[in-house]
Amino acid sequence: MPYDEIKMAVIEGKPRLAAKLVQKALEQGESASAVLDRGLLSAMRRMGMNFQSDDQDIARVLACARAMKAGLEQLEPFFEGGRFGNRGKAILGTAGGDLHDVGKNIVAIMFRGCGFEVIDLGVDVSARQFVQAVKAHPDVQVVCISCLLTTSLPEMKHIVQALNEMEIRSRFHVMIGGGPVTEEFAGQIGADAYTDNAVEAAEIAAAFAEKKQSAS
Ligand code: B12
Repeated sequence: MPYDEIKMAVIEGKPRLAAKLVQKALEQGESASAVLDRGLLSAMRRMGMNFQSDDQDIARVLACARAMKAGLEQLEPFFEGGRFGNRGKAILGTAGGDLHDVGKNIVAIMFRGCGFEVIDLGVDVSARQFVQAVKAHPDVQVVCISCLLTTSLPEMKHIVQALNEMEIRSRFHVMIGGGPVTEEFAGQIGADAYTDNAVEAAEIAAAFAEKKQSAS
């Protein structure tokens, strides 16, 4: 099965092989979303189950994340929209103190696929950097914050608070996500939405953008 081969290439941390196998699967007519879910994401789920967070494991998981990234790059053109037109801008970043970016990168791909122009601030992004990015792009539709570490949840709260204090806050939506984030937490800190997957995140953002467009 092409999915099993892709999964193994990612688990073994082989970026070139992962990219080649993803390309081959697409050429053979496999769908991009099946390759993402049954190949790449399935490998990350397996890695997550076995992660012990010792030094050896970190090196292994890092190699796996690189292979995942190489595979994702092959998939990106297949999720690119065009068919949805321009839905405006989305600002995206991982909360301060947190260096995890695999989930964030998938969110970016899905948003682009839904017609958003994505301004990706990267990882370890502070409240100040998010606020500055919104000031630089006052026409932004959605601000997305990703967080995988419980220790960075206070930073996520701080970012949302800083965004909520902005004068133009009513003009954009704030969405949060990542492993330790819950719907309840989103409500508590004043974010507008939470989901546990990138596809649904892009759908919710698209609905926000459409609602805003029909109101104006
Ligand atoms: C890969 C990985 C790493 C890699 C990261 C590489 C990279 N470039 O990202 C490396 C090896 C560097 C790493 C380091 C560490 N890690 Co780590 N890591 C993982 C691992 C195995 C997988 C994470 C991942 O990529 N998942 C796959 C993606 C696709 O899933 P996702 O991010 O959740 O994203 C999906 C959704 O959540 C959602 N989503 C994500 N973001 C957003 C945003 C919005 C707005 C929305 C709506 C949705 C959304 O959409 C995505 C796709 O559907 C997890 C285990 C796990 N079960 O998650 C541990 C894990 C997250 N790491 C952990 C830890 C402890 C660490 C370290 C502290 C280890 C150490 N001792 O140094 C360091 C921290 C470094 C730092 N400062 O950030 C813990 C966190 C525990 C906690 N609750 O805080 C975990 C849970 C492992 C564990 N069980 O202990 N890690």
